Amino acid sequence: MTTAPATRRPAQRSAAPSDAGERERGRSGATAQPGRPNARPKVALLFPRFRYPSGDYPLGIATLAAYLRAHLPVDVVVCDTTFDPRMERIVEFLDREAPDLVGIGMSTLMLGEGLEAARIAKARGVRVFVGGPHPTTDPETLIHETCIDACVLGEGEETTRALLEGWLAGRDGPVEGAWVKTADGTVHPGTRRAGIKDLDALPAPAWDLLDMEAYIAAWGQLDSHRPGLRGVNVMASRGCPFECSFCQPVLDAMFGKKLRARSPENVVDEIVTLHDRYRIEGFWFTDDTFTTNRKWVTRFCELLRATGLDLVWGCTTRANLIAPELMRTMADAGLRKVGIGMESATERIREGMYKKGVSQEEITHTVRVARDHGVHVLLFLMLGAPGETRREMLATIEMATSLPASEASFSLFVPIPGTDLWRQMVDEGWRMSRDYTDYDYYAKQPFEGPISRRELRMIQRWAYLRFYSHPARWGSVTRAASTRSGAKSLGRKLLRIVPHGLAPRDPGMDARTAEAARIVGRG
Ligand code: B12
Ligand code: SF4
Repeated sequence: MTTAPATRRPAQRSAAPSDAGERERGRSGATAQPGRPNARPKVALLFPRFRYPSGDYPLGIATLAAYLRAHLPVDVVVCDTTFDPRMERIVEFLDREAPDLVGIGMSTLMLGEGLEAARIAKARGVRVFVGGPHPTTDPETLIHETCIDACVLGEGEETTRALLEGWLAGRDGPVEGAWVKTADGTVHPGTRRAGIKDLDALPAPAWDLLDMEAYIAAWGQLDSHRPGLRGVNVMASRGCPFECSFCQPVLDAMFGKKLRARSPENVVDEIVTLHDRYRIEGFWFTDDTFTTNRKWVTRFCELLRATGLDLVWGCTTRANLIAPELMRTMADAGLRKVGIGMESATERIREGMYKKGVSQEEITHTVRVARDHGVHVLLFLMLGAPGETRREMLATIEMATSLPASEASFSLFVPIPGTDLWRQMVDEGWRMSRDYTDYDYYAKQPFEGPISRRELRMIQRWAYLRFYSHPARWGSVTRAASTRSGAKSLGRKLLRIVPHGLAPRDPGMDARTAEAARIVGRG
């Protein structure tokens, strides 16, 4: 029986098993047998992503899976619907694996599918626990669903371990960090557990339980540098000290305000492992603000260069957290793209409403500095804040187009439940949709203002057209479209903005959507 690598510490990195047979079977090799007389308890984790497949693998589920199998006497299996978004897949998986406990990860956008998966699992008589951003922000509602026995708040590892340890030992009661419903229907509200102090002590994500080759093939984070590059996502820190009103305090509830980072050694070790195991040529940090701690970044760059692997990489950060010298250090260590939240070109929206805390001058300056160091810039922008005028949106589009950035992501502003801006809108009396598939940055807003949804969508398409048809982008667009994988990745991104009727439809989606609206909309 193989066990998970105990920690991410360099000395304890274990040899890679072959992914092929291991995936969806767990590493113990235990197979489902009728009754499974001598088998260890089996925990199934589901990642019900039915929309917007991407090369970004579910890092949360993968880390949780690795942690649970390292700390509990259980086998862990994972069902990820990213590349096969059929509810039947979950049914087949549960039939085949017959798990004893089922955990489901849910963002707000995945809620409908997550709840349906929970019902399917519950019908098999197993205990069901949920976690991720949505259960963290709305456990009060979800815990009253008959198909859910516990909602894990925020960082999942330690709380889930405590929850399952109790359940496996036959205990049924409150657990720190979770809302729990006991067998007699009593609900025990949870309070947040303190964050894990030493993130290096976490095991490496359970890549073997996911189809990493599919993720690598779909990965497009560095397409503007070189399409088709083999890459994966990495996360070096948790928590964000900033106060953007469209994001906080949700992120605080997830991981806290204090930035907790893994050591640079530990992160570089993971990257080397990924290189040895998956032949990666690049990676992307999904950290919210990668450059918050300058000393950390400098040390990381030194260590990365010392590997001699010549990997290219990217990260997201705030425009005021990346001084020219740091940009140089990072570029010398292989930085080829940086994602920067510009959000809006107008002060009234960016500062007055979003509380971003970054000036347009800082954004413009940083984009130019990046360009001068050969680093592509991806700008994150939002359109359609409550009360935002057409003129303000057009100013954002024009400003973004005028900057020497290679990519732009024009999201629709979505008030994420639990955030300051969402609360403000509720207090101001905005009518908010109870259909959670409307909380979709790519395509839909859950409210309608003076500018109709249809018109807003037209403005969003105009933004993309305007930005990408500008000669400054011709080079990166041609490069991205010049290879099969680059064209595929471009196609996936385009699908997010094409008119609804042209996108492939999932006939089951409407039913799942209606169900999520029914359940969650009661509140
Ligand atoms: C990278 C990222 C993405 C990537 C990849 C997502 C992925 N494959 O996991 C992409 C670009 C695809 C993405 C898309 C979206 N994202 Co996003 N994303 C992030 C980001 C920056 C990091 C996620 C991450 O990897 N975290 C690290 C891991 C370790 O944490 P984690 O996944 O949360 O998992 C931990 C816990 O949540 C918990 N947990 C997770 N799953 C489970 C399951 C169980 C059973 C249990 C018990 C616990 C548990 O334990 C884990 C370990 O501690 C977060 C912000 C953040 N800092 O977390 C936003 C964030 C998660 N995204 C967000 C949003 C809104 C979206 C979109 C809906 C945007 C949109 N299009 O409208 C889409 C959703 C797409 C979809 N189909 O679901 C919100 C979620 C808010 C919400 N209430 O749902 C966040 C919090 C950002 C924000 N503040 O607005 N995202
Ligand atoms: S948007 Fe980014 S910088 Fe702002 S609070 Fe959220 S994670 Fe932090």
